[in-house]
Amino acid sequence: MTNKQNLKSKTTSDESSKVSQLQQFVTDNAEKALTTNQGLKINDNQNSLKSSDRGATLLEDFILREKITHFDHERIPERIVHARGSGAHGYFQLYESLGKYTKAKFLTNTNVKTPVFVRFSTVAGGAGSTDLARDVRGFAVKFYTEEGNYDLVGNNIPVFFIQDAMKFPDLVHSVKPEPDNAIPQAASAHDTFWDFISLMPEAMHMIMWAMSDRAIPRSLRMMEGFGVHTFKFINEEGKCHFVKFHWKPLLGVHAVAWDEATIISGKDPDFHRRDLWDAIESGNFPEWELGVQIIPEEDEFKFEFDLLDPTKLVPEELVPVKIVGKMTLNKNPDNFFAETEQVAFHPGHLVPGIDFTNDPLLQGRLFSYTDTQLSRLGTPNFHELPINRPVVGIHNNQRDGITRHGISKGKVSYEPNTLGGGCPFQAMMKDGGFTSHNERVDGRKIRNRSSSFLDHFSQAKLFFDSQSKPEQQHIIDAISFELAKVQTVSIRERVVGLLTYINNDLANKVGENLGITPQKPTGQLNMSYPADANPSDYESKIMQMSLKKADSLSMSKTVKDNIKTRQIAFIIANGVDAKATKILKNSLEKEGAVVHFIAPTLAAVNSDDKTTFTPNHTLKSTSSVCFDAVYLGGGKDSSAILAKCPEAIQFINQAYKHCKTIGFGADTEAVFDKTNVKNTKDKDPAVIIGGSDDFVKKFIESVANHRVWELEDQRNNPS
Ligand code: HDE
Repeated sequence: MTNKQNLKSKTTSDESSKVSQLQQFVTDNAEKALTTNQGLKINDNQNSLKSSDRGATLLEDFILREKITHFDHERIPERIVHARGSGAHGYFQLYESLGKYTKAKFLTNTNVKTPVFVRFSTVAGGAGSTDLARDVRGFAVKFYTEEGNYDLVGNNIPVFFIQDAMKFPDLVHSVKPEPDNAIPQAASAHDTFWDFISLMPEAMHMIMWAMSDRAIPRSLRMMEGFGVHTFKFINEEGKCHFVKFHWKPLLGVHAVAWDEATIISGKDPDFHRRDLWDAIESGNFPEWELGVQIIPEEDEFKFEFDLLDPTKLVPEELVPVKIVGKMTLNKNPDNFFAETEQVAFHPGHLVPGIDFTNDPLLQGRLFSYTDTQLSRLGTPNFHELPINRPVVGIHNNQRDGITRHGISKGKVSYEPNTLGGGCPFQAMMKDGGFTSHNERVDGRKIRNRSSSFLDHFSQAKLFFDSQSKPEQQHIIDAISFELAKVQTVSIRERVVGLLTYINNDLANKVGENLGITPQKPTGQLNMSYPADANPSDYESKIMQMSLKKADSLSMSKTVKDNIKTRQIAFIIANGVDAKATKILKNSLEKEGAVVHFIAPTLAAVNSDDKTTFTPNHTLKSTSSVCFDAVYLGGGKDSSAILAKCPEAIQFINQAYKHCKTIGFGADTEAVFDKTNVKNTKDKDPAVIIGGSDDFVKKFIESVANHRVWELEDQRNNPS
């Protein structure tokens, strides 16, 4: 077989191929004796070799030394950013061909299921930090396509803090724990971060997103994903279109409350990781639709902002998102380290039909990712790790290096050659070879920022103005919280001053919380710009902005038509009304929700008709923050027991504070009267009292709405 044929026969589009390829590396220990790494059977794994019964351990004990040496080197450097992550396997399938815009095969062939591996992450914290930090989430997808690996290494926020790669180390240093005392972990609420931000007004758009509820997602399965930069699609004719990538979760975009996030961080720091794992294990496969915004090359300059500026998004109201396919995550990794930790993403892993733009942030990333793998994975051969291998073969003349796995046959490791029959040969374009977009480039070398990037506030304003009232309040609360943690008064003042460019109400309310009268900053705001850039330029840009509001930016408009995978807490005790409990449980499960029984102890609960329920948790071992809604089982006897449990009252009060749906079974007054719910029950559609015919229907509809954020004030400050 010639090499050319060989290449073709290895090309596979079968979704299971990556998973089956990985299976070749899985160690199956069933019915196997313990061995050393050399395959020698070990007959005592309990004791080291000693000179006598109570004697010193012998250096000769090669079995002990092998085991300890390997253990000593079990850790690798964690990622500089995005250290904390969770991954899953799945596949992507296209709904319709994008052949008009791109020649990428996985975007043109609707019959193909392309295997993917996705890693979600927080950015600032270390690998062992809490999932619920206020932070941007990484959303990195590796497509194992038939033309090689394509990585879409995005975030759950569509813009970035900075415009130029030169500032990335500064940004990251500022948000990481402060270098003298290594405090705080996984938090932006400290002086160095806000010091940097107060001097980088280009960050203000992303700050609005990071201070919004997008930064405390309910679940990794309920986040949007964005490619952030503008990329290029190139079709067979070489024609270019600009493209922005979007992932839209089928479950909608939902968040938790900030107070709730801080409690979850203590109760279950693995909340997101566990949620993703459990959903996949139980067959509730997370799904996202892929969307693209496509802009013809000739429209590059039609916008009020620069498409190359990563602090800007293209509002969906200006260029609609075209939904083109769906990604399904259907398999958890077999081994966290081998897969989730060792996966190596890179925005420079491209396939023909997709190309970069000159976005100066993206251009810097193209250097960083391979470089970081060299120190993290320790070898230029990281592509040989099972999780990183393309499903098509690798054929080149690269050789050797630390931990080389491939055994390259023959004498030839150069090209051109005759001794190897000219192989591996250069692919022709028609064979799927990569060719860069034939972009015209001429100009002078320059170390400067384009004046087209000089607009830091108009989209920050668009974002804030497009939020619902509760969402705006959450942003005000978040910035007030973060700045109250900042010790240096002048930093707080500078940030509040910048907020005046975005929205006066925002600036005044944050100012009020901090005891600061907002003052517009004077003079030059951004070190990165030439000295003649002055604040009035910002204002004129805001004035020119034609779009004043964009619904697509608000989470309040998200999907609210289902309760799939919602976690519902049923609080029960002996004597609980069995019939009502079963009816609600069955109805919720039919709609895809997950019911958990929570009781004072783990002993089986005897109901009023003598059937028993087995508790999943005790009131002391879990907390309302781990659930989406609460149902208090009906019945006088059960209520009498629960009314004496402070944890039951606390459970309901906390769910109430966090704007969740709360259902009360019939005859639960003994508990109800002790909770804060009694203050507002008549004015609160998410408090549902049992006994009525439409109880189940109302409960389900209310859970689907996720939260009654609009009642937060009323629930927390009853008049
Ligand atoms: Fe990254 N980024 N980044 N980044 N990034 C890394 O690569 C970097 C940026 C993103 O789950 C690192 O393998 C630079 C934007 C994700 O493994 C590192 C710049 C976006 C992940 C790196 C950026 C991202 C990373 C650390 C500015 C959204 C996690 C470990 C020029 C579009 C991928 C690694 C995973 C990881 C560098 C900016 C997303 C150090 C220099 C913008 C999702 O190479």
